[in-house]
Amino acid sequence: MATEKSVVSVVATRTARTPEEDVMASKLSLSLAPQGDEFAGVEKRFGMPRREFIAACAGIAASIGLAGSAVGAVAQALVAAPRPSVIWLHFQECTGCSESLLRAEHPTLEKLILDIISLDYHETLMAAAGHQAEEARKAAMAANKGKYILVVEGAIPTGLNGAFCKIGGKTAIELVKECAADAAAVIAIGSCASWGGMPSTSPNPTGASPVAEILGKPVLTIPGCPPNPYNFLTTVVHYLVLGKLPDLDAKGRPLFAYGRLIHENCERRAHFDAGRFAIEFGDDGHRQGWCLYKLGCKGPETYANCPSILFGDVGTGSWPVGCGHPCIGCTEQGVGFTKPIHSLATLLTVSPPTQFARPAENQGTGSSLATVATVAAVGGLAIGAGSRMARNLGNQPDQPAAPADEDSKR
Ligand code: FSX
Ligand code: SF4
Ligand code: F3S
Repeated sequence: MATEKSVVSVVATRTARTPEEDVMASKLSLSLAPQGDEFAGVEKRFGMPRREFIAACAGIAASIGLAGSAVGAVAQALVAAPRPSVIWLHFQECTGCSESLLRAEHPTLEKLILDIISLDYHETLMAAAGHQAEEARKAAMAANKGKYILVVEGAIPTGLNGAFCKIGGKTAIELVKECAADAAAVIAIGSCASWGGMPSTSPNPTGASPVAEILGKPVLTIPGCPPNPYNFLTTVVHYLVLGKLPDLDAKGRPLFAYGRLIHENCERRAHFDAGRFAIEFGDDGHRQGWCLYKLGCKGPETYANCPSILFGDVGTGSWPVGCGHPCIGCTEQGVGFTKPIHSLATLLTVSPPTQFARPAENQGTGSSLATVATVAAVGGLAIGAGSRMARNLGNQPDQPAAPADEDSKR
């Protein structure tokens, strides 16, 4: 367990600390003063053994770029940091974003998320309805003025002065502006809220628009249809531990999750580099796990960590390409729901990375922790491995990692 001294030294070894991180460092050093067994009760609270809890914290720390010895600070933040109030709005969407958070195959993820935030308003989940729900939203906003996190799921319809979506007598435009006014941070979750997503496809009869456009300022975006819940979890933990949101790319996406092309981490990349492509669904190449580029895979122009952290907690290979379907670019504005699914992708990078497996492999399979860690080490990044470690938390015993002999083939 980290002591006050060790955490201070962790933070001190990082270069170019911002003033906000200075403040957070002092908070962490105080909060980590030994107080007996701080992690007593995590089993009950988070529904996981203490060892798994610490492993999760290690994965999250690596994902957000903290040194390994900051794991104690992450654990402490999860256990003891005040739970930020979250107001969660729904507009034009399918509720898949919420579903992906809550329908994890094992309970760990949803437990972690719901336990480290105070979800004070969420139309799908709250018991209150009608006037009571409106009152709950207003009360939470007043009690946490300037401190709550506003999460917006779904695009905002602007056509007919917003008449396509009204809640409690207010248009989505009015509601999102009202709720954002006193928020500490605004997170657009899912592609609909991030850049319009599915509802904004041509001819966009409702004028579906992204949150940032309505608010007239950039917001943090976690695109994906649905987004990967681990990216939301890691963003919240970053906020809890460092007191600020993570670094973002030009589209408002956290770099820890959207900093690399899918094509750079894909387990089928060796086949791409060797010119081995599936040409039709069900042909020999497709059945052998060859590259899906010629079936329209948009991995070469889509930034996301899907191959590293996978989806749905159902084991190895559980992401679109791993299951045999081309990536449709659901995280990427201008690609997902815009380009035809089976049209050829634009190749943003052409030269192969050096760390890929030899192209003699018969069948592409999901990335193992070992392969992701290798990618991370070669690239100078711990992101993939860290995310993967966090993702692996709470996996059921009947979902073993890829056996060692499988790893050695890669
Ligand atoms: Fe659905 Fe969310 Fe897609 Fe959109 O996810 S999964 S349509 S991104 O807003 O609910
Ligand atoms: Fe993987 Fe798609 Fe790139 Fe092929 S084109 S290597 S399937 S991401
Ligand atoms: Fe979406 Fe492509 Fe990932 S379709 S879930 S960005 S693999």
